Amino acid sequence: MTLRYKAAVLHAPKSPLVVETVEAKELAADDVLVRIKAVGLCHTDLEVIEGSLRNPMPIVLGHEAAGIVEQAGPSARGVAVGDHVVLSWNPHCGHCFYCDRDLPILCEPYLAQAPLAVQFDGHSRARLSDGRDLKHLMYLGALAEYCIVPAQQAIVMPKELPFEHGCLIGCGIMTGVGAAINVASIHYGDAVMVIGCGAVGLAAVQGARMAGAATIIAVDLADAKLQMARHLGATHAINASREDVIAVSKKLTGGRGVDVVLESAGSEAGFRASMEAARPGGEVIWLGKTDVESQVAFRWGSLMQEKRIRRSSYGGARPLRDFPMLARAALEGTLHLEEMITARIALEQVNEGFDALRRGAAIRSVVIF
Ligand code: CXF
Ligand code: ZN
Repeated sequence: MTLRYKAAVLHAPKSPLVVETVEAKELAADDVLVRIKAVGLCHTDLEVIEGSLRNPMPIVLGHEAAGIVEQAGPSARGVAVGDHVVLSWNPHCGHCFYCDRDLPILCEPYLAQAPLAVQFDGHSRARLSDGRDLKHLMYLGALAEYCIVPAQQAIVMPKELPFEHGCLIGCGIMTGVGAAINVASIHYGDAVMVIGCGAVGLAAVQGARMAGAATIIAVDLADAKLQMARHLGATHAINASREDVIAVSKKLTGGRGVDVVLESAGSEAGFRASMEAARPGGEVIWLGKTDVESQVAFRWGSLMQEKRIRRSSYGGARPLRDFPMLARAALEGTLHLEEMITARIALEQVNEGFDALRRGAAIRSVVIF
């Protein structure tokens, strides 16, 4: 019998999402059918709506999700019916050039197929009621009551963790905390600056705290976000619209600059400040992103003095290793997830949710099913 379910479908860029009934296709042998319980609205979804991140349409957005496994194909490994799972958006083949070098985020089939918005085997798993194929954003398309994914993308989470907290682990939390604990080398007692205090930046603040940073300087243009950053572990907060970020950070570090900068604003000013704020020999991790065609300018001198620059898209994620670790940190009270949620909304309110993200009025709106 065909499974019909509600999904938020984008038919064209710059148009509202349409919540409509769609149809599931057959599961492949290693697929699982996940009943989605919570999904966070992320800036990457918004980029597709705005048209700056081009994807084929019609497409189901949503890539930060948690739910319950309702069906498992005969060769789905590591996950069983009834398991609570957090979804990963980085399936990988495990045996290409980059997988062999421990860089699943650069997995060759993963990167090659991502722009096609299909599932990892190259096929769609859903269709519109008129029979047309649906595309899936980031190998998920989880803004829907159901989502079919290969088992490798469904990571079992403890049942005590609420779904609305678990879903955040799948993108923003993994990216920000992972940048601090997997990608950067933060030493106990270090000074860390986090530029941009949206979901990823607030996660990076928490990651810096978890890594043992003694000084955590949060930078943003909005006082409310800075206040939240302090609550989550920042020792200092700088409103860049009123204060000189570089002068303040030098003053706090004996004139040297910070050991590590985690940039998550994705603005030219943010990228530039990140380079200026790092001490000689310090490390700069760029998490934020801007339009791929845009030019970003720096003062050449800010790149000198043995600084190390890295780009990270998913916090060095190894979901099987990291999602349970993040879930445990949340259950122990080390990682604060409730604070990241600005609003809980119904699927029918998804367009209002994206409006709030666009206005900078929400850290995370979470759609609850
Ligand atoms: C993004 C990071 C850049 C590549 C696409 C996904 N992260 C999550 O939303
Ligand atoms: Zn995301």
